[in-house]
Amino acid sequence: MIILNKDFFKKNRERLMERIEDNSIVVLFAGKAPKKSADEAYPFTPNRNFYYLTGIDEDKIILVLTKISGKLEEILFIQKADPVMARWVGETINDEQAKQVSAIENIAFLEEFETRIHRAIANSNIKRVYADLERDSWDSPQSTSEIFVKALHEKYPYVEVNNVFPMVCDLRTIKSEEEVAEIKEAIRITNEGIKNLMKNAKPGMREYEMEAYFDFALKINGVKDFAFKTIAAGGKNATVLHYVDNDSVVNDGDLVLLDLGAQHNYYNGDISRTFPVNGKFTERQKQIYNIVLKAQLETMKFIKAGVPFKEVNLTTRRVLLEELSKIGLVKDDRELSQYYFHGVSHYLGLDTHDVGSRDLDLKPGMILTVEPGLYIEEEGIGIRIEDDVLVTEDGCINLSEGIIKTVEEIEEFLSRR
Ligand SMILES: [Mn+2]
Repeated sequence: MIILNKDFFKKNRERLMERIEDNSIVVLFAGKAPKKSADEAYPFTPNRNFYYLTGIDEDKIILVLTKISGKLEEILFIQKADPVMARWVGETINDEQAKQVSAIENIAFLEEFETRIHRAIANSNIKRVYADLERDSWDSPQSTSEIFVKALHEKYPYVEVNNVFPMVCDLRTIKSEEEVAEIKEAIRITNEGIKNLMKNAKPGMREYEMEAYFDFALKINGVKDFAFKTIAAGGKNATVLHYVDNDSVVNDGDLVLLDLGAQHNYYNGDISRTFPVNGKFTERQKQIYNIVLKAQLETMKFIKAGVPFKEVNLTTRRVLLEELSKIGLVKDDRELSQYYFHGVSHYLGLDTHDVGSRDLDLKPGMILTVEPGLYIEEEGIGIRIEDDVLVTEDGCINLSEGIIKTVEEIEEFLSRR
């Protein structure tokens, strides 16, 4: 199913170029797959900002956008066809295909990239170059973009370098209709995977066996990649936030916490569900589960345009504290942190933990996760419930509404196994 089309990518470039100062070049790299071992590489995944502006998911390709005296130009640099490599790893994208996907008319070969950059700088009034200079930490390796701007600065020290990363991130924070549809499709397939997993889960199984039922459902639904490494955690393992070993036996009486997602055209679903492997919640499990669920529903009610992002989690904490005080598990907010120690929301999009500032007020078109949890290690109970919501003017729409969630729905589903 194809939802995104070339007009979407074209529109994204236009919106970016409105914000770019005159007499500038923007250069974005698709990236390369890192080496795994010997001649094997990790699977390639495109730089998400590059993808957002082109729709192309092939390595090494370069996008150049120029704005000179108000005049816009777009060039895409692709690989020359190589008949020998084509027989080993398949054909690379040709200029017709590149045009069709991206709506960029001007296609050139990678060999010409440096000469064309030189000509643009030497012959026109280029004052600055924008590149994606995202950096995770001081010691993370240099990206292709960083190597490029370093060389550029040596050769043309009078050209100013700007970081385009926050500008593209800003655009990506507000989702278009097509993007919402992509995420809904990723969620729909994620649901297929959850149902297949829950249907086949049995006490005595290992977590990775359950995971395999999710993986299978995704593959037969055409999904190439996951939104992230699946968490399938039984009993006490579920109290470790990002547990991904998935190799323990799940015992009768345990809850299983799932946090997983399919990816569709690089857009992600991110869902958590928790269920009793034997089909029936214990009274205590039900009590804690319903507190997490109440916190989630109250948090969703709070979400609407104009609310500061940072206040969303305060609502979650307030409900959890109220409810846990009632059952005598905690007395104050500080004690709550022992059982709830993460935020309730992150942006969701082309990245699972999507880009965008969390200092903003919510705006219509943002997509957030809502994922409260409680992790009571001493009781072997870890529960998280996560849905993905679209912020609207006066509330939010739960995009994962169709995935079973209440104690009754889950027990009813499991009773039909
Ligand atoms: Mn999440």
